[in-house]
Amino acid sequence: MFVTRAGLSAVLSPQDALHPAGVQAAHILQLWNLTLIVCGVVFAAVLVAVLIALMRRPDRPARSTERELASQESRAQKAIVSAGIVSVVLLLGLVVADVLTDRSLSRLPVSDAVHIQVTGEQWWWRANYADDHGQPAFTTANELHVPVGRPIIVSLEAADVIHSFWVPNLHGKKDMLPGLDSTIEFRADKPGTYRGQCAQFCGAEHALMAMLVFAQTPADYEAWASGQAAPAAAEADGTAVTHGLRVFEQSSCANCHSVRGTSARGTLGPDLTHLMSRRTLAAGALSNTPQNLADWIRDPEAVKPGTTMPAVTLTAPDRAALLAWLATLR
Ligand code: HEC
Ligand SMILES: [Cu+2]
Repeated sequence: MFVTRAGLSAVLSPQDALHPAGVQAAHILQLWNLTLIVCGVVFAAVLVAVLIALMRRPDRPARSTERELASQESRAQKAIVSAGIVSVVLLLGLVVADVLTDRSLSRLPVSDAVHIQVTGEQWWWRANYADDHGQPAFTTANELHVPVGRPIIVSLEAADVIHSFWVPNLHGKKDMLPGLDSTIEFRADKPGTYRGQCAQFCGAEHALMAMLVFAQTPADYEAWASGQAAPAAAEADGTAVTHGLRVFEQSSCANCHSVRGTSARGTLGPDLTHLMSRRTLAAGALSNTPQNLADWIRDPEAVKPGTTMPAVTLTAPDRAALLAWLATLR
């Protein structure tokens, strides 16, 4: 559960670093487990030492002989020195484990990788997929599909402020810095839907900047990708639908949104060519239902205060036609 504002429906998918679905996350989990065990044991040992010190009865006769005092002191010294040595050894061990983890994270084989360019925007994710020859194939938003077993190279960019790409079931965090392009590589090994979240405070709606990663069998992924690469389904039969397309192209929607196969070429907002293939709206803030879509378009500010998408004034018939046409964008 991550949404508490009234009227918003949560998108429930695992977002869980303790259940890795890929090699990278598995390496990170191993390091976490090791650190937890070492630190847990040290913590328990320190508590036991404190407890022993507290329970020692302070009833030693004040007049211990000099010899007794000297032997007590040398025992204490030995204990302190050996505890110090053990601490240094354990810390060095953790450093080595850390470096080894870092190495295995960067050693993911990346031949035959799927290339996706993800741009963090206030407050959604733009995703540009490349085809197998590295040429731009299609653009989508907020929901990534990836084939299981193939490495994914995600180029990260930030359009406005710092964001951070984080899908805990697959990998650790990677910051997206304006003006500094970086990449994150991961591989999903288990099919499933994994939730991601922007992990760097990026403004008012930072908490509503989620994404979903669908890890699919290669065949399902290919089917999805070729569907996305196709232009919008031209269903010009129903008059309401045709009218809806005209409303979209002639209102301000088209200044901000693209729908391939129409004259709408705006790039300020998400590409809507296959809007209906998405499970969520507005970066995971709403599940993609007809009612939520209508509510979002009527008053985006009510869902995401501060969003750059304005409420566009439309007549009731225009609005209904627009919604009917949007529903065809499969
Ligand atoms: C000034 C630019 C602008 C205008 C005009 C605009 N939008 Fe948007 N729209 C956006 C932005 C930016 C977002 C992303 C908001 C977010 O998720 O935080 C968005 C999100 C959406 C989404 C959700 C997409 C998704 O995959 O989550 C839909 C649907 C949408 N707009 C439809 C419309 C329609 C229909 C109109 C015209 C009535 C319209 N928009 C007008 C900028 C605009
Ligand atoms: Cu962000």
